[in-house]
Amino acid sequence: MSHTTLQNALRRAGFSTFALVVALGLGFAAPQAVAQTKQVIRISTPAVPDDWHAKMWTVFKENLEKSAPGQFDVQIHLNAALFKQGTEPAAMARGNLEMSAISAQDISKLVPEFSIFTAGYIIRDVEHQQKVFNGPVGEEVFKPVVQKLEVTPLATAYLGTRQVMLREVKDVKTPADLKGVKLRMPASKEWLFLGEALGATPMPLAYGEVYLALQTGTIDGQDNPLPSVRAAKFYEVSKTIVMTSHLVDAVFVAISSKFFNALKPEQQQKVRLAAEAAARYNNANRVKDEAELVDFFKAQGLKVVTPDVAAFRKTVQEKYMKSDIAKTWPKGLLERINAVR
Ligand code: KDO
Repeated sequence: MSHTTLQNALRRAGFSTFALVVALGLGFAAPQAVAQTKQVIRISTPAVPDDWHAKMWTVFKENLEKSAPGQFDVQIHLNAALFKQGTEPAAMARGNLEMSAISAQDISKLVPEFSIFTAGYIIRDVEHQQKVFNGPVGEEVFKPVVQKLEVTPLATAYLGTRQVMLREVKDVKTPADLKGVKLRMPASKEWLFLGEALGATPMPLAYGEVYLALQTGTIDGQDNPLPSVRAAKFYEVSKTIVMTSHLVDAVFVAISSKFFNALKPEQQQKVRLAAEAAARYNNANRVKDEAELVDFFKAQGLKVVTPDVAAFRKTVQEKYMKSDIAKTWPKGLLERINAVR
């Protein structure tokens, strides 16, 4: 029934104009008013549903619903369904996306000095990573991120320690053994340089295309932390894991600054706390997974190779120190990172 037909019917039934205004006003305007007061938070991530850094967004949503009931409408888009991998920071700056978990490589495009965190064998382990980003170094390195990317990092999620995986059985001891190996890397200059520094031939490809590329042999291998390999099932199409441990990786739970700055201070605090809770959930689960997954992959029939990690570290570090990438690192930052205990 249309608004006018309903109005006429009610009038015929003896409702006064005042009563009509109240009844129709409440009936038609109330849901709209509720919808308007809820702030929509769109989240986009390439993470697959079974991955901890996909599930952490549900933790975020539930935490925020508890601390700020009815204030936010959190919409989670996985599998890069909303924005392509790596395009999220620009989308957040333009106001087309509110939140994502962004990589150091994404940040480095606009903040070149951040590339220090894309280099192999700099962050030692998860404890070192969390202390670096949650301490004075983090405070310093996130400042230009807020200024230049117009996104605000809220929490550091441990993505895991990246290992090399190959689709064939191969004994890899040093970088020389990766010569000619087509190693898939995410598509950016910093990622490709890491693949090259490991001794391989890097090939850019989006995360969502890796499984098929391994299956068909378009690539010889890829690098990712073990929990990501389990969640995306790359182990089904791989035969060797080489435990290079070359990058202790992070993704930064970040929010569009335009959106964040427009929130009330108490809402900002609630969003921040929910992001921290989500990262903690992710981190604990990934650490637990990493301790168990080598055995799981062995049980799946994969060969687990322990390479000469010292040889990898030496080669990778030398390549970085000679590169243009290292020229962008602020003086003394590497030493300050190393000094964090
Ligand atoms: C990947 O594409 O290999 C990578 O691990 C890179 C990370 O920075 C991050 O984008 C991650 O994929 C996705 O979140 C999917 O796990």
